[in-house]
Amino acid sequence: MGTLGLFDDTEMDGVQALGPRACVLRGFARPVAGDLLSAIDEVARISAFRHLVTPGGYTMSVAMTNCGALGWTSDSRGYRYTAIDPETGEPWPAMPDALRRLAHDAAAAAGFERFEPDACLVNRYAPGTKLSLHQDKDERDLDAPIVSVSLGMPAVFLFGGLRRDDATAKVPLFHGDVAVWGAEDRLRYHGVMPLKDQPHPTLGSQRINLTFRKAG
Ligand code: MD3
Ligand code: FE
Repeated sequence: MGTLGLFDDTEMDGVQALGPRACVLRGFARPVAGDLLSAIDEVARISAFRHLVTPGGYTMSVAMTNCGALGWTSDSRGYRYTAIDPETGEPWPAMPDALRRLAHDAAAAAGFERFEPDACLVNRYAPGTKLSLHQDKDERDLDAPIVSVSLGMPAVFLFGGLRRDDATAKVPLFHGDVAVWGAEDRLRYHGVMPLKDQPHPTLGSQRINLTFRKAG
């Protein structure tokens, strides 16, 4: 029996099931990791990484930027998607083809055909950075899956249920791993444990996570 109790989460063929419609594709992004990282550098030259403030007044430990037609942002007034980067006053940088293609292909490999994301949130973690347990529910289209790509230092991902106090499973995510979740798993609570300093050969003491969504 798997860690979530309900189904077999034994790893097979590089695919680890986390739920009925949630899985990790181990190493799926490894062959294109260099292309993804160059593309992210270009995005961050236009819209720099920044630490957003939550509506509750806390500064997030994760540094964020976005690419695509819509970008996720937060301030004292709330969380929302915008077409304009509030820092630059310009549209978010376009989503690079390498990113769009990887997200589409990973979704298809996980059984979600024709995924066309319009938003890519780029999260940057340093040692000690964490992401508290939350649901992704600011998107208009909750029928579309979410695709998440991990690059650089490993992280321990917390994977819960549909209620905040449901038990969580701990899932390690490594450089090149891609997580895909949708349908009945789309609104599961999740988070990231404080990062340990385990420097990555090319990225050093950083973890980059790309989260692709259909937001609009
Ligand atoms: C949920 N970012 O930006 S989601 C976020 O590592 C966010 O930065 C995470 O949560 C990060 O909103 C990556 C990773 C993930 C993986 C598998 C899941 C979330 C999941 C399976 C089911 C539900
Ligand atoms: Fe999330």
